[in-house]
Amino acid sequence: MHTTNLYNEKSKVAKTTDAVFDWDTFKFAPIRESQVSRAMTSRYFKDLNKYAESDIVIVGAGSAGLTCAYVLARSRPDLKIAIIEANVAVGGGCFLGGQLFSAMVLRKPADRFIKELGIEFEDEGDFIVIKHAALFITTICSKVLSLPNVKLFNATAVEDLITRKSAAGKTRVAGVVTNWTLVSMHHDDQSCMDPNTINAKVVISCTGHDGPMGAFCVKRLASQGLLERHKMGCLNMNLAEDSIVKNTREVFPGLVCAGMELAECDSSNRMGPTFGAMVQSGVHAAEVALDIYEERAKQDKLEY
Ligand code: 48N
Repeated sequence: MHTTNLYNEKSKVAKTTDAVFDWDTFKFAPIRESQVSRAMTSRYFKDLNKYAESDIVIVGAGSAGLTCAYVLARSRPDLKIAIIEANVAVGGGCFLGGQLFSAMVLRKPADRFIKELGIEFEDEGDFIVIKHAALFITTICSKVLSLPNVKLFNATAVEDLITRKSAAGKTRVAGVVTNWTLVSMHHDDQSCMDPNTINAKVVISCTGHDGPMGAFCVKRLASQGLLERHKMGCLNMNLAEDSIVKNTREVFPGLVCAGMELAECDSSNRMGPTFGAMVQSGVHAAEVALDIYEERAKQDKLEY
């Protein structure tokens, strides 16, 4: 006799969850492998199709990129926002505090954003401490992913930029070129595998300063002689954080830069294991993107 999954009243965890069953009679509903494959692939390719034309692309799902996505997507639910993250996991340098230590320090007034996210922290006067950096990044990531106008393409790298030239000969960033990250990292040792593309009116680059692809968009434009690149300065917390937040801007027509990638553009100091500037730079980048959006969207129509 096939019993439905009987709830196990006698379970010691029964009070904390409904998911306790009589394990002797426990049984999942039936499935065919192709159903799983179709459930995943149909949705993924529907998303690829929908976001092939995005309004805004955010490169990098670290603390700056996810903060920017959260503020932007909630400010403009009418805009389609694609986040491209090279790693399988989001978070960048923010799954830990510094040097494998878990706690995450943010200097005030970044505590206001943390309160907005409803994350508990210890107040140390001029700064706050979240008990684990992963608590911040997973909280903001879950909020971002629950928004209807955002799609995260992780394990996917931006390996080039789409550009347009105006009638006056001015170059503008108009989207990104993507590939599976593993492919992007092996172009040198396997025959070419062509990329995919995403058109966008504005690209916000938050690719950090570290890792195999850090500061990607700044480096790519610099390699074309379109942007001057300066190396990140030495560590000075007090100078670094204000500079990153205040100088978050459109560094090149169509490209806004936020977080530590900016240090690779302006040679501002690094701040080490304190993350207030990443959060505030992400907020500032959302503002900058909305300030330029209409203008870039108009150009996008003209320079098809
Ligand atoms: O965390 P990061 O590296 O970058 P930010 O700017 O969000 O935060 C920086 C912060 O973690 C620090 O570096 C702290 C404050 N330390 C400072 C210091 O002085 O040492 O996140 C960038 C994300 C990562 O997840 C990368 O995987 C991703 O961007 N990424 C890319 N994703 C797609 N395509 C690419 N080309 C690419 N490059 C990097």
